[in-house]
Amino acid sequence: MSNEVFPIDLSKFKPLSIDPWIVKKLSVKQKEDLTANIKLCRTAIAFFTAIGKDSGYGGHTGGAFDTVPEVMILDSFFRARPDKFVPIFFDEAGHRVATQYLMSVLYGHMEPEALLHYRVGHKKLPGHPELGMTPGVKFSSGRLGHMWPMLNGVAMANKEKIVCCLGSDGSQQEGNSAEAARLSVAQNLNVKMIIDDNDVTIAGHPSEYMKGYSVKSTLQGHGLWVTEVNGEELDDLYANIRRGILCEGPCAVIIKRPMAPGIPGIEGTHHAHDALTGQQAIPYLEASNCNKAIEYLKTKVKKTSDPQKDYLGSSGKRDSNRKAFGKIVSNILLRLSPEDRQSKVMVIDCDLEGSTGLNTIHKSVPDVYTMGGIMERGNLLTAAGFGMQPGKQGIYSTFAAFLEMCCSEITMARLNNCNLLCHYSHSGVDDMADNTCHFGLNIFFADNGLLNQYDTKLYFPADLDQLTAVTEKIFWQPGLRFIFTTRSKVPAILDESGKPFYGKGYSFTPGKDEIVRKGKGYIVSFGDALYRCLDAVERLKNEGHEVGLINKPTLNVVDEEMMKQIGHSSFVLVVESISIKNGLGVRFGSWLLERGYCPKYAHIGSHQEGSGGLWEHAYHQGFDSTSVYNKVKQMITTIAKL
Ligand SMILES: Cc1ncc(C[n+]2csc(CCOP(=O)(O)OP(=O)(O)O)c2C)c(N)n1
Repeated sequence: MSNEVFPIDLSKFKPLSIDPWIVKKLSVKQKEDLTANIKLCRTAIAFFTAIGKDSGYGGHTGGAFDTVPEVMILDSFFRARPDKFVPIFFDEAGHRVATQYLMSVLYGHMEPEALLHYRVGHKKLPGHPELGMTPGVKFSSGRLGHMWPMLNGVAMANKEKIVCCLGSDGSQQEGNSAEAARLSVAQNLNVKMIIDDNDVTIAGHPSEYMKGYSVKSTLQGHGLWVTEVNGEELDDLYANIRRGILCEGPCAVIIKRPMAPGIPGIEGTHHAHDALTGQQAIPYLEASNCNKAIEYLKTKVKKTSDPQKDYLGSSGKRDSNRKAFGKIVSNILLRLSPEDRQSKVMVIDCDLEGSTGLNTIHKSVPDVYTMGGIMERGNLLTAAGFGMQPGKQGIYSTFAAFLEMCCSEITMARLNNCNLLCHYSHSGVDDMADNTCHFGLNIFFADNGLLNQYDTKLYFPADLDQLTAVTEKIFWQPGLRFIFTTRSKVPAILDESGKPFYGKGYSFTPGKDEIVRKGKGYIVSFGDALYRCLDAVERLKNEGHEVGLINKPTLNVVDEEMMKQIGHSSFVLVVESISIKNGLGVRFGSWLLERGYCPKYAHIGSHQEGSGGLWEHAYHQGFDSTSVYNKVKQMITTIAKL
């Protein structure tokens, strides 16, 4: 039994029932109770999301903190009139999951102490709501723009009820949201969007980077009934949400407020989108007299890290390839004159510039940079269109998870012979506390053309030196080029003498596989799986097993020479951090067989839904170095018995 205690007393929460069909205006008592509940919930969210930040698991405070007043009002409606509502706090911005976890506790599905483990691996509180994972969570969300269309269907399936959705000015930028708005109006669906229009997304303020964008006029343009209100004025907020609920058909209640209202030093800034640090949360907790919570943040929170500290065959120092991508591209662009650069290159971001490294390009060559907002599909085609003429390059970046949204756009870019360089960071699963909806599993979807079509290449470099060599080499090449990096930092791969394998003297050749270690049987790997495999190979070598390792930085091209070399070896094991259903492993075996080779063959990779956390994922999916070591031992033993 754990003796943990959640240091904020959530038993002070008063469940309220307010019937919007009866209560036109909050009574003094109702307002007092709602205000106390809002304060309590905001304090709890600031506290436990800050634990996430300080423990290294990260998270999101501001959005969840913001929406507490409307959640409390909706909660009182759901309790008063269960006959009238689908009683789920649907949220199109799933990163605000702290709300879901808190409500789950307040409804008695979990103990308050569970909240102390926000985003920790195997604790069932992942970075986005996942149906079936967390007690009390009733839907999955996390990819912006994916909820409203689904709720149109929920409304069609529940014609007698009202469906409410917490919305956001970020999610409303997605094209899907516009489609959903039109349908909900055309079909007069009972979907009520309660939208936190805080003028903050990850990369900044939409009013600055997306001139002309207005949630209100956009939705009015689709024919929606819209009302706008200051979210920190409780009486007005109540009156406007009530009007929205009572009106027939769809509506949007647009709630204006600064991000993280009332948090000193943070209010109104886009830094509050992410989780607050303990230090940032403490002044707010002090003002609420939460001394035990402050004490907890100061004394109990420990940084998490991979339990395996050393990996044989690679450097101790780790680099962030996703961030380095921006520096490498900046260096290439700074070598051009401004005129040349402006005529040849356009770089577009999807509100993730700090995460995908594009912020460096933004700072160093703003003349070719566009903040594209949260519009992955359109932005990809914009970059492609820029690169439609020979000699021009469109550069685009977002997370690998959202590559799945753009298969059709990639096809059209290919059919138009576009020169497009896409950087997809957060590929695979490593360090992905955001969990399953953010896994970059299906990166082979980018290679969705035919054999005689415009060139498409997928590159997944293993370390910083290789990323530099790859980017420099392919930057000006024609065709569709995809560079994948991980969220996690990766160490440098070393040769047998302990020198950087991809250091001085290395030159990258697209389509060429590389022998990192020679052996009698081979592991084929790439990206962050490579250094784990190298550790396994070195451990096996120390036990007298000659196991080779191939790095395959160009994922989708068969290297015929390498096939000959490894085709006659005793076994081939493909190890990858991407999907076992759609990755390299499902192809490599056929490539061998088609060429008449039949070594013993197996592949391991991501095969199950995430269980949260950071370093925990590689172990959970079974491509950590010990799992690779065990798999090779098992294959060697089987071969020995033949
Ligand atoms: C389809 C998709 N694209 C990008 C992201 C990454 N992302 C997560 S939150 C966010 C910004 C969201 O802004 P908003 O919804 O307004 O939330 P707030 O900053 O107010 O919390 C982005 C770009 C995502 N989750 N889904």
